[in-house]
Amino acid sequence: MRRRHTPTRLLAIAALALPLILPATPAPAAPPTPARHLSDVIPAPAHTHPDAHNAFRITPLTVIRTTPGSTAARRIGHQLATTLRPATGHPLPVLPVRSTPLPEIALLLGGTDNRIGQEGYQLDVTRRGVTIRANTPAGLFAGTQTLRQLLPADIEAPTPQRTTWTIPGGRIIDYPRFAYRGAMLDLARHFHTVDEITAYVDLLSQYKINYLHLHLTDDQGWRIQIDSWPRLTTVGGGPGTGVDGVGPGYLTKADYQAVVAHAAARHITIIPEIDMPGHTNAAQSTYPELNCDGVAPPPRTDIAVGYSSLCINDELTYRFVEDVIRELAAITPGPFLHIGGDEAHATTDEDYRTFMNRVLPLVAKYGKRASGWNEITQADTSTDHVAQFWGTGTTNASLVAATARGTKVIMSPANKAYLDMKYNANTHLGLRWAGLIEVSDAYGWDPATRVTGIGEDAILGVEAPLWSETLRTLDDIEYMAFPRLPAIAELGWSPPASHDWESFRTRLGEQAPRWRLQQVNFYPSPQVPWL
Ligand code: TNX
Repeated sequence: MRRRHTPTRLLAIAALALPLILPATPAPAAPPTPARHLSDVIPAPAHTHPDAHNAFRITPLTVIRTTPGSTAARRIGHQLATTLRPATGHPLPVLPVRSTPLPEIALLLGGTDNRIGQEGYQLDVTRRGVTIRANTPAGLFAGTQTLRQLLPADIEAPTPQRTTWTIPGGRIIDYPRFAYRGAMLDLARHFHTVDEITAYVDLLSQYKINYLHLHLTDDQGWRIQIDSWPRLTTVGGGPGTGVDGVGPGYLTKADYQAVVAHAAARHITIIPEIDMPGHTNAAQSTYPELNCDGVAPPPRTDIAVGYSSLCINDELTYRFVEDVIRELAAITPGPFLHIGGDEAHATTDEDYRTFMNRVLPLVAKYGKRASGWNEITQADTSTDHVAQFWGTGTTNASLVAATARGTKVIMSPANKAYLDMKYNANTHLGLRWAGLIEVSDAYGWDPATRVTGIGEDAILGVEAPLWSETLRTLDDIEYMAFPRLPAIAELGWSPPASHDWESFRTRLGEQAPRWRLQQVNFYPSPQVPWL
């Protein structure tokens, strides 16, 4: 279960639990939990074959069985047990052997339907048990997230509930539409702690998001320890940094590695971003030598963009950039390193190309594949990069030309996928430069038809960025991400044929009791029939 049980919340939980502890007190009638159906899941599964006569009930005797000899499967078994024990109150032992005739939830690697690929799974529910099969641990983990949503919402409660733990019968064959299903969090404008980032990771993993992109540096702050340039964090991420000077802090390398490990255990890969050659004022105000005139500009705590640029024709710039890329690549097990490249309005076009043509190969030199905002396609002549589309329009000639050379695209159209845009004119958080984005807007587009000339084959996936100019706390992050993040997650995972607003808003409404129990501060959009 997650964090943040404040004293008042603990009191409330204790009060709820009291009737269970004191049987003399008449228990309030539990609200009926609606019967679940195999397809009542976000993101919508690719194929469901319900079998109403074959529901499975988790009981005190149920065991979790995992593939013998697989530590990855055993780990997922323990994660599932940890999720299911508090509310069920059942022991749910995790065993590597079949203990017939006990009812079981089996998590098995191999032996699957051939459609499910690297991240999919097959989930079978019969009266005798649940079996999840997958080719990889990532697929098994995805299957357990589906299983979690197939249980009544009370499964998220921190203490035993009086619910019958029934899982609807039938078969699910499920696999993702896109290999990349991402979220982004901006740590530069306001820093977010390890606890806040990992809490967000826990939420993302429930919706089959598999990448978290961390925007680690910007004009207002530098948030990752770099040993060869130590003042980047102590000064560039120190007291007084962040928007309005109230977002200080940084990740030590150990912090960053803890985030990487926490995410990896939930099958999420971290992508670090160092934004350059613009969005660099935090570094340049810390180290005067990173400026062409050798004079450090003052720190900035406003939200203007497009005024900073590294010094393109100074060799020291490339020593700095290489140091940063080398140190960051060394602590990043994932394949990608994001080099930003957006809004470099203070860099000439020629300088921008010069810079990117030197820096893109540096990323490869340290074993990583470069990704960047779509502007990098103005410089990029290689084929192995990933460009992240963040425009609000439906055309982009340089992006289309890059895909013809083999560049892959991540879709983050700002007027659809930006979680920092306000929902409506009254939303107390967020910005509105790309428009107001209600839940139906976030859900109502197709990644493969958004930009003319960029079809399914050119697209690696989708990402929902969350910029932090106006966001300080985890509550703020949650309010902007929920419920739009699940909308983007569904666009990334579910087959286009399943796309249906009425179905989605109904399934979204069913998430509310779960979010309340998980203490997720979501926006109760009037477009959704919340339970
Ligand atoms: C544009 S999107 C930016 C960010 C801002 C964001 C706010 C992009 C690549 N650059 O610097 O934080 O808008 O919505």
